[in-house]
Amino acid sequence: MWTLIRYPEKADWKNWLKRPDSDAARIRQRVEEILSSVRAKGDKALLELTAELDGVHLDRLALAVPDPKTIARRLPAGLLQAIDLAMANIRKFHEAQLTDTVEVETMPGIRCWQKSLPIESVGLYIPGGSAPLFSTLMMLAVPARIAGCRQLVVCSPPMPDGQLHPALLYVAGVCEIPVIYRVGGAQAIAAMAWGTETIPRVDKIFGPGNRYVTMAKQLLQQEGIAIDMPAGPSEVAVLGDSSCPPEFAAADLLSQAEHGPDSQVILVSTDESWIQAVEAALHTQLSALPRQEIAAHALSHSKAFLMKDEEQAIELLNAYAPEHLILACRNAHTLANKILHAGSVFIGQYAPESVGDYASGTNHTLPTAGYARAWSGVHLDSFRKKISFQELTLEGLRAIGPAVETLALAEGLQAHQQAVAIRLQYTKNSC
Ligand code: HSO
Ligand code: ZN
Repeated sequence: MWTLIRYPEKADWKNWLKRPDSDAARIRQRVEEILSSVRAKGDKALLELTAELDGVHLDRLALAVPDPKTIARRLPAGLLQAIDLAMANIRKFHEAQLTDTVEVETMPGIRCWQKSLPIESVGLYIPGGSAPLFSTLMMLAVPARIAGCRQLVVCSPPMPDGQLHPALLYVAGVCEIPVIYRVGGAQAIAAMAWGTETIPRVDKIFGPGNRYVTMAKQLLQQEGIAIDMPAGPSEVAVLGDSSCPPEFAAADLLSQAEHGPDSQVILVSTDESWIQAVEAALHTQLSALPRQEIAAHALSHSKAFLMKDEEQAIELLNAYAPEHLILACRNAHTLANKILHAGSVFIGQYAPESVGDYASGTNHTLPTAGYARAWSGVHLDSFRKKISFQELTLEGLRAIGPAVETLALAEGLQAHQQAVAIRLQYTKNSC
C-alpha cells in the first residue's frame, strides 16, 4: 500500500512529491532508435514494429471506418446511448468555448483584431494496450471538428486480432473520420510528425500515451512539430475529510490507479482516522477489481499526506499540481478558488473523476507530472491558432508614427524608423 507521511516538513515536500522517473535514459535511447527506423523505412518500419511490439502481423496499416449505423449494430444499445450522451456533453462544453473575434481601436485610425483559425491537419493518438481508450477519441475528435480542422489523422494500436474496438470505429464514424491507422507507440508519433507512404504528416499531435509516446512527442517537438502537452502517466489527488464517505475517496483513487502501474494517486487530509478508513476501504475494493494487480502496483508508490491544517493541505496540492484534483471535503467550493495549479478540479463528494474522464463535457487530456503549473488541458483553442491583424488610416499613422520612430531609433534600428518616416514624408501635404 502507500506511504503515509505525517506532517511533512516544507523543506521535504519537493522530495515527497517527486514523480517517479526511473529509466528515462533507457526509454530515450529506445525511442531514438524507433524514430530513426521510421524515418528511414516509413511504413515498412511501422509494420515491423507493430509485429515486434504489439505481436500483430498486418499487411497494411489503414483500416477504413465503416458507416456508424453499420458499426452501431455491433455495440450494445446501452453503450451506444452512453457514447452519444458523452459526445453531446463534450460538444456542448467545447462549443461554448467558441469566442468572438477580438477587435479594438487602440487609437483613432488604428484598428487591431485577432482571428482564430483551425490548425489544418491534426494527429490524434489513441492509446490501446491493456484498455482501448475510445473515450480519448471523443475528447480529441469532437473539439477538432468544432474548431474546423480539415484533416484528422488517427493512430491507435490494433487489438491482438488486428482489429480496432468497434466503439472506436463508431466514434470515428460519427466524427466523419474515414480511416484509422493501426499503429501505436513512439512509431505512431513519428509517422504523424514526418508522414509516411500511407500516413499523412500533421501540423500538431494530440493524445496521451505511455512514457515512450510522451518521449517521442517531446523529441519531435524539438524538431518543430507542435504537441498538445507532454502528458505522461495519469494521476489524481484527493483532498478529503469525514464529510465524505471514505469508500468514495477509495474508489476515486482506484479509478486512477487502475490505468497503469506507473499511475500516481495521492490522498491529502487533516484527519488521520479518515485516512485510515480510506485505506481500509481501498483494501476491500481493490480485492474485487479485475485490474487489481495494476492498481496495487500503482498504489505501492503512492502517498497519503496528513497535514496540520487546510491551508497547508492546499499549499501542498498547489506544489504538486496534479492532473486531476478531487475536493471531497467541507467548503469544497470555497477551497476550489484557492487552487492555482491543477489540470481539472472535481468539486464535492458527488463529482468523481470518472465523470470528467468520460461524459460531463470537460476534456480528459490534461497535463501531468506538474506541467499544470504552466500548461492547460486540451480545449477548443488547442485546435486553433490566432492571427492578429491591423489596419491604419493616414490619421492613425500620423498619430502613432513619432512614437514608433523614437522607439526604433532607441533600439538602433534605423530601417524600422525609415518605414514610418518615408510614409509621413510622402503624405506630408495630404489631408
Ligand atoms: N483518466 C484518464 C482518462 C481516461 N479514463 C480515459 C478513462 N478513460 C487520463 O486523464
Ligand atoms: Zn481515467
